[in-house]
Amino acid sequence: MENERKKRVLSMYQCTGTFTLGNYLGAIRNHVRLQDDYECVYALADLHAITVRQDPAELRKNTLASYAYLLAMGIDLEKTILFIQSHVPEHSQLAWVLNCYTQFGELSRMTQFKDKSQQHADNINAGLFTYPCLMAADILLYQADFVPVGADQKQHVELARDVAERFNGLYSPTFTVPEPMIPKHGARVMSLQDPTKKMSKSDENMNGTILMSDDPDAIMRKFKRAKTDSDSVVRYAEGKEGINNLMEIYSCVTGKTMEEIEREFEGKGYGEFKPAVAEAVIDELRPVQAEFARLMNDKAYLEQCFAENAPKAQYLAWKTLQKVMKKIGYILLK
Ligand code: AQP
Repeated sequence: MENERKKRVLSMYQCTGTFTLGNYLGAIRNHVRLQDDYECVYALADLHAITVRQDPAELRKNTLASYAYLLAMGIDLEKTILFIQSHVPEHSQLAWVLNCYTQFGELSRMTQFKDKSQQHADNINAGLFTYPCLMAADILLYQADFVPVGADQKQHVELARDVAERFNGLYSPTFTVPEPMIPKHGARVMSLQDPTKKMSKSDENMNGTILMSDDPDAIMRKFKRAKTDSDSVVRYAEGKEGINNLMEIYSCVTGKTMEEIEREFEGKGYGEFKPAVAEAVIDELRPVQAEFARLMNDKAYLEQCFAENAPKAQYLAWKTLQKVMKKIGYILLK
C-alpha cells in the first residue's frame, strides 16, 4: 500500500549572505527539525531580491553564502529540496498569472509595501508592489500545506490563500490552500541594544544583532554591552525585557528552563550572566561556522547541489503550472 504523503512545508529565505541569531533560533533551527516530519521544499528568494537594487557580484556571492549557511545550519539534502528561485522559471510564469487574479486594492493593503516604499523612496518599482503575487506563486507552485512564518509575514500567506481560493473557485480545485505555521519552539529574539525591537540584520546599530558570521570576540563584546536594567537579578519578569531576552536566548541554546536559569545564576549578577550567555552562543555557532567555512571552500560541491536540486523543484512546479495553464485555456505544447 502506498504510504500516505507527508504534508509539504515551503519556506523561502532572503539571499543576503548572512543570517542573524534571530533567524537561526527563531526560524531555521525549527525548519531543520521539520525535515523529519514533513516533506520540505526550501528556497533562496533571489527573484525577490531585486525589488531593491543589487550589486551583481554581491548578489552572486551572497546567494552562494546563503545556500552554504542553510546547509551548515542543518538543511539536509537527503530529506529536503533546497534550490535557488531563479533556477525555476515557473515562479516568474505563475507570478504573472497570479498578478491577473489579484486586485490592486489587495496589494495596496500590504504593510510590507508601505514600509519598503518608505525605506526606498527613490525606487518604488512595480516589483515592490506586486511581489506578494510572486510570493503566492512560490507557495502555490509546490502545493504547500504549511508555510512557517513569523507574525510579520502572516499577511502574505493570507494573500496566497485568498488568491488560491479565488482561482480554485473560478475553475476547479487547482491549488492546495496553504496554512501559516507558527513555530512551537523558537523564540522571538530581540535586539541586544533595544529589547523592544526584534533582532534584525538591517538594524542601524549592529551591536544589537548577533550575526552567524560574528567571531567569538564580537559575540562576547555584544553580549557584554547588552542593554539590561539596574536590578541586577537574573529573573524572568515584566519590565526586564533585556534580561528576559538574554534568558530566552540562553534557554534556546542550552535547553534549560527559565527556573533552571534563575537557580543557576542566583546570587550572581549580570557580570556573570552576560558572558555565560555569550559562551553558550559561541559554542552553538562554532560548528555552524566551521561547516560554513568548509562549504565555501568547496564551490564545486555547492554548484552540484544547485544543479541537482533545481530539477527536483522544477518538476513539482511544472506540474502545477501545466494544470493552471490548461484551466485558463492556454494551448499546451504536446
Ligand atoms: N529576531 C528574530 N527572532 C525570531 N525570528 C526571526 N526571524 C527574523 N528575525 C527574527 C525569522 O527568520 C525567518 C527568515 O527571515 P527573513 O530572512 O525573511 O528575515 P526578516 O524576517 O525580514 O528579518 P531580518 O533577518 O532581520 O531581515 P530584515 O533586516 O531584512 O528585516 C523568518 O521566519 C522570520 O520570521
